[in-house]
Amino acid sequence: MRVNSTTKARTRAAAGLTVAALAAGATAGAGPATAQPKAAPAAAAAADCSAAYRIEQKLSSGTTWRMCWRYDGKAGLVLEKISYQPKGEPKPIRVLNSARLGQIHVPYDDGNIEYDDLTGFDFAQGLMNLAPGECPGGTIKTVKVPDSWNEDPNVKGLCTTTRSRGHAYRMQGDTANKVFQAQGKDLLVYTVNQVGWYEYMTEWRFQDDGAITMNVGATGSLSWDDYDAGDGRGWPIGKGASAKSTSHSHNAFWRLDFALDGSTKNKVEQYDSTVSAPTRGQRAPTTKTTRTKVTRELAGDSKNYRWWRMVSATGKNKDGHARSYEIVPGPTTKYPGRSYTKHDLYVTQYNKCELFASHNPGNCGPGAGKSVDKWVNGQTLTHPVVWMNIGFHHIARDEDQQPMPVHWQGFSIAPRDVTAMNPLTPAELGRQNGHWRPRR
Ligand SMILES: [Cu+2]
Repeated sequence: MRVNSTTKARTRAAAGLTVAALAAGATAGAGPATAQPKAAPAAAAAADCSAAYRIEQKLSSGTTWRMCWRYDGKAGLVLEKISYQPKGEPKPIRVLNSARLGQIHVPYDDGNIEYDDLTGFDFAQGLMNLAPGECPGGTIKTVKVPDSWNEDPNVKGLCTTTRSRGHAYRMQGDTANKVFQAQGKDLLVYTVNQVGWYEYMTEWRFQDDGAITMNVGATGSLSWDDYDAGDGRGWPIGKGASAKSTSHSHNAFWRLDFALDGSTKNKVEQYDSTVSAPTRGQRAPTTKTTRTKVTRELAGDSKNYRWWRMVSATGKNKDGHARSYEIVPGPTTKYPGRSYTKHDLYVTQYNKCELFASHNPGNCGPGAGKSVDKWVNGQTLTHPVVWMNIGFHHIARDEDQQPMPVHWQGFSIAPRDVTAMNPLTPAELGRQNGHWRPRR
């Protein structure tokens, strides 16, 4: 990526309204003034937020997602009070208190520069107006950017829409010629934020089966003034070998504050499995899975057969099993260059001051440190906060111009025992729970 004149202007304009800063703001998202979201006290009765800041979507398969949104001056889009209500559940099941990005860290391979996009390079100021066509079938909400450099702080920048994701399930029934199948539906919530030459899509996908997938997509342009790569740390993308784009990493962090069943006292568990070759008398290899309760702050690493889950302190499904959400990491290239990027997952005890995985602006007390790795210091977890680090090493290719195709990186959380059966189970199959028998 990067330093285009806009970004340079922004970095110089720390105190605000210089001419350069106004120009930067103008490129970052000037647009027609439209209905500004107003607090709607009349409609707010018993709701978690006023109507303008509420997202509620009942998908055609019967699942309803509810949440509130707000826009933070550094983190950008923040989703709060997220709940999931599949058909057959009498009330919404709270999943998260808060879900947001925690940083996008972009170090260049030649060691000349690294960026902390959220805290240092005006990610949130760069909210872009969306064209109607880029929120197909959905609604574009107007976002008021805090401390905006624009004359008009309102940006038509938040899309909420639905999308099909293909088969949710398929099963050949035990009656002749009966096929049970359903097409999955998702609620999508996203913004586009420009930082330098790049545009980042921040996408949240809420599936009708209870899974949530969060992704950052990098698009826009490669940074035209990073085409030096004289030291062999780039890839030629113009004719011959003259124009080499410097390779770099995008290390994205998410911060998830869980509140399963409305309680933040969630328990963290880590699972590992060991596979052993067959011993005498065994026909095949065996696999043994063990659970480790994570009771203190954790700097965790993904590993073959390893996974984590957040377990509800209070809620059980109709089978009497504790509700939980499993963390499902996406593909990642872990960047070992900084202390805060050395691990895939951090779990910290909640602290309202700890908001960004690196370059945290708040002063969280003497010796507290500015990055998530420093906050892992042995505290007992009574209110765990999950930080996920997903990295991508970007070695540019000819196809990255122009515009650069969106490159996605992210991960999911998936329900584990939140409902007693598949939340999309058709009524006819509702009896097939546990060790059921076919009817004769
Ligand atoms: Cu890149």
